[in-house]
Amino acid sequence: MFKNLSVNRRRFLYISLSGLAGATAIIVGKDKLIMSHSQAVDNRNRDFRVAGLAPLKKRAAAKGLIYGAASMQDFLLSDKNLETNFVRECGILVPENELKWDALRPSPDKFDFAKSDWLAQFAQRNGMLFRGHTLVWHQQLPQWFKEVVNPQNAEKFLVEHITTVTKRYAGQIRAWDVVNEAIEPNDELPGGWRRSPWLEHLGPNYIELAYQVAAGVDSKAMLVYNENDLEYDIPHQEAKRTLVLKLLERLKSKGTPIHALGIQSHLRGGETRFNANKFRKFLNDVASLGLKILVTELDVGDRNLPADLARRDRIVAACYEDYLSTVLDERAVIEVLTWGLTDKYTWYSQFLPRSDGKPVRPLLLDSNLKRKLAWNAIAKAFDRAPKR
Ligand code: 9MR
Repeated sequence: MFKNLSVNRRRFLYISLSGLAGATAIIVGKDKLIMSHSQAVDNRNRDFRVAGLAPLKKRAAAKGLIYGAASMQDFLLSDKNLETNFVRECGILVPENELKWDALRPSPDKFDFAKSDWLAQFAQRNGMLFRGHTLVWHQQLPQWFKEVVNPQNAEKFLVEHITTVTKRYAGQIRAWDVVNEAIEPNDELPGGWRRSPWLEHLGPNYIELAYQVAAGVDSKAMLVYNENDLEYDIPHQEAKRTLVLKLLERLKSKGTPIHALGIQSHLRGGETRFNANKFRKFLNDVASLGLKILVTELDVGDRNLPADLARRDRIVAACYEDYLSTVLDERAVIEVLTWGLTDKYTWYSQFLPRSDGKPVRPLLLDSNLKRKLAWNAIAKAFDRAPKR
């Protein structure tokens, strides 16, 4: 994302102070600070104009792509403006939290589908596809899980949960994130597995089991392995890409019913360590296994960007366009989902707020549901994408 950097970098000593949580880098001249890194990636002359006003789902469809977003039920239920924009822009809906264990499982022997059913019907009523997130994850497990689930009964719980939930939505779900975030090199376990209750109770075979059970119930749904922190050219993410590729190879060689990799794509505005060639190679390696690729949770964190709205929005938009234009070169990429649609409702407000207390702006519509430059950036990337 240094593509449009206008400064002559050889004249400067570039000091990266960036940590894993986001880039805070500075460029210094001989003896004084010249500009912050985010200023350097900011290009006032970049052209984000697009032809016409057609919504994203139409632009995506013109290229054989599907575009959609995540939302919580509460928001769609209470905010007419969100509903209108969601229906206009999105070809697919993914419940942000309503299909997770803590939402569906009030007690060990009960399922509560009230909210997820509402969302499934909302999608159907509005001619949208519906996506499932997620059947097996180490987070958002119910309170009772820890006390009740143990090595003796974990398989029964896993199989029963996947069977019941996939049965309920069979025929309505386009794709399931069957397993989410199973790899974490920082956990330093052999094989790169993430420490999770599932791993602890069942060993790494829980992954294969989950896909077998889901496929046995819903043979039509696309079964996805969904993972975070795969995008940047930093050692941790490089290690993760290698481990994910190994996992996918292993699953495919065993004949496991897995059909796609979901790359979450929670990007960091101003982060420069994106290596388009390396990332293209990774996408190509995944595609060579006969798998499709989905961008499942795209958004651009702005916590380290300047407060100025115009500049902040420009950097965020540049980040969307640069990333998507690389990713969409790969024809195995068939869907793009953003993790929300509007800055009014985003997990960043709670999980990664700005230190200056200003509202975050990681998405494509502003908090009044007006299109931002990020919307243009995505539209442009779709318009330029090769046809599938
Ligand atoms: O956006 C979700 C937020 O509302 C939840 O509180 C949070 C709980 O961990 O999960 C968020 O969604 C996550 C998704 O399920 C998996 N990938 C990372 C997402 C952002 O944290």
